[in-house]
Amino acid sequence: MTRVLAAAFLLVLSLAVPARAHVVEAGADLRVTQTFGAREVTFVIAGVSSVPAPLRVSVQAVDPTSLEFALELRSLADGSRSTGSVRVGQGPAALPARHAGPYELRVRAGDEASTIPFRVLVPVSAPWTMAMDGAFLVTGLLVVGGVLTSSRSRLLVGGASASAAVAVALMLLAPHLPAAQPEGAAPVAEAGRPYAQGRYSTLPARPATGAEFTLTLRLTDGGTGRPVDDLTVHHEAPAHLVVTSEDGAVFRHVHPLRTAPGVLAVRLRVPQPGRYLAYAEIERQESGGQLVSGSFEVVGPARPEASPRETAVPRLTPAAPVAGSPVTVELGAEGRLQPWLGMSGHLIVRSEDGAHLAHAHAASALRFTLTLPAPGRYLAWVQYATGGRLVTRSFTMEVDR
Ligand SMILES: [Cu+2]
Repeated sequence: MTRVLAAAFLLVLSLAVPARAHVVEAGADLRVTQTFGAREVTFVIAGVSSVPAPLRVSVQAVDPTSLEFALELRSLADGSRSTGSVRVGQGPAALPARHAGPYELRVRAGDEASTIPFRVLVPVSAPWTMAMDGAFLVTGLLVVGGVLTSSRSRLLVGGASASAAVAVALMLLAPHLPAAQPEGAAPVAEAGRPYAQGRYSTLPARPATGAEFTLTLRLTDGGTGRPVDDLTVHHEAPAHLVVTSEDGAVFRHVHPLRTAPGVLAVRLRVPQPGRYLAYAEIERQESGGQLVSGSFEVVGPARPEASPRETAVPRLTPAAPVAGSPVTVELGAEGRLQPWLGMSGHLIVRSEDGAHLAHAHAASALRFTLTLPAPGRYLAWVQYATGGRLVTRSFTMEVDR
């Protein structure tokens, strides 16, 4: 009897390990992409499993660059600070984090800086997982004790059976039991927040072709009018900003820096005068995604684009897309795809009049499925990373009614 129990115990133990692995979600890396000096860099803040711990911060880029960043980590709980520096593609900086909870990481290169709010979360076991571990431990001790003493005492066998039953029952119920909130998590608020109201401005007020200017987006809460400072990182950035010239000849997909609460700013340089359309994709905590659009004017003579425009000839299925039904867009990449913003490819589509903007993702090959709302001409850009560079290729699509 004890041998059978011992075998059953080992079998259950072997099953129990993978079943628990997904309970803990804190401890994962946070990846935040930002546009610095017209380059896309991704800060990686490694997850921690306990505190105090060194918080490891590294920075990656698809395009080769040797940007160096000064880092300052500040705890919003007690105001303690630590500093360091990190270079693109090199080993991480280790900044001490004394406890879980809200922090700000300020990253600076030259005269550009961004302050990234985030939380250090530490996994916590739910009480029932401790009960399950305890029951497994008791079963194991009783079984081992029984084997060693060759005892067939009813009490021993009964006790081992009972604790094994509790452990197995908890293990089977595990998917339905609540996971513990990680230490340092934000209190759960009511679901849903008002829309953010966005206002775009440029500095200087009338940017000139070929000259650097700053595009700023100020976000205010549609209810209170206060700055919106609760953006969640989605697709590896708090905000994805698409800027296109009205005719679609100029396209930028950038990740503005948080220069103050509710204020996002990015430096741009465009070759062509005229009206530009801006669309920011954001997500407030406990809310859905939102597109914040606006426009600005650029003056001056047309200049050649710094990086020549690449075009693509995609395969569409159906070949003549229809408004309101899905179309699949496929492209061949010239090399092995590297992940960019967590995906192998991004497709951004704008209606010619600027009224609609769509953003689709490809998980493996460059294959996207999307539905366009109205007939007409659409301007499209595919973005992916390959061979150590970020590629943007454009094409147009006609959508029938
Ligand atoms: Cu983006």
